[in-house]
Amino acid sequence: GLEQIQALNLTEDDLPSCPKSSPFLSGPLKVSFPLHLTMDEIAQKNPWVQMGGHYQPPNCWALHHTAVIIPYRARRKHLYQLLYHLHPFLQRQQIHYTIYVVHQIDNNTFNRGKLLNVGFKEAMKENNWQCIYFHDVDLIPEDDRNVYGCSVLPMHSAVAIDKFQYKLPYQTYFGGVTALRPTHYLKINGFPNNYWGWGGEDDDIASRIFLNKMFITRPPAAFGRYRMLKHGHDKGNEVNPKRFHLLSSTHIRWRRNGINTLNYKLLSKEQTQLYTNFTVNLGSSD
Ligand code: UDH
Ligand code: NGS
Repeated sequence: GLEQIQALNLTEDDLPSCPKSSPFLSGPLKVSFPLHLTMDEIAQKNPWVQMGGHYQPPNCWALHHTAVIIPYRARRKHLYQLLYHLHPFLQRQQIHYTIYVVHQIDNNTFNRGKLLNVGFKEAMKENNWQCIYFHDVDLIPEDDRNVYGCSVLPMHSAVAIDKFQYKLPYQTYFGGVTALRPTHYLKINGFPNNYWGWGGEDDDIASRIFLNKMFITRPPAAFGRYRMLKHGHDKGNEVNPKRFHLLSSTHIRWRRNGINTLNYKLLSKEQTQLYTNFTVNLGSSD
């Protein structure tokens, strides 16, 4: 069984490479949202996922080694829906992955950019990931040909979201679900730490990419489709009135505001059946 295979600690030399295109893909998916999901139920449906939300294909060496990082606070129902859909989706893609949830536990204003920086830093301590997915908790992919691996360019995956009538809201939009290789991420000095509240941090990340003479790539719109879970305005994530001012100086700030100036308190790290959880206190300002 799986336990025995894992106990053998197989490496790249012991297994054939997985095929370029997984035979398990089904293409367009019927996404529905079952009520009253529990962790146990989701875990039962995903017996091959290991503690900490870890998976690798048992019979072939994966072409992609991907950490999925979810910025999180007080969205339990969304998290369950995402885990319920994402685990089978990723396994069908035959990739090697772990799902990490970065939980902002303090009562300060929400800070998505900083949480993603923490996720990167902590995930890279766990494994030599070659691809990092930054994934909002409320976006459910609708086509498994949207393979969660990295290309030579930073990737914006959430191309077609139902709430935007399945169209890009604007050309440089880089929100929702994105992916970078660690080398790309380090080149742009990670993400800004100083966007507290809603809006703009994704545009800042896009600017960092352009300022470093890289471009964004996207999957075909037929693949990069997502349903967004509905929710009201989050407490503690008010629209940030400073976002336009901050964005106007990204080109000056990016070198000294990012992964190289990140500070936070990691309060705990726990492995649950379906994800690795980092609980963090971000502090209140930089
Ligand atoms: N998030 C949380 N908890 C929060 C806030 C945000 O987990 O309290 C995470 C979650 O992963 C979410 C992501 O951060 O998907 C982005 O949150 P967001 O509120 O910035 O973006 P979203 O697109 O909502 O989910 C937009 C609705 C509010 C628009 C108001 C401004 N016009
Ligand atoms: C832009 C925001 C982005 C945001 C996008 C979509 O205006 O952060 O709208 O927002 N940029 C600024 O505010 C500078 S959404 O419709 O999902 O709420 O991601």
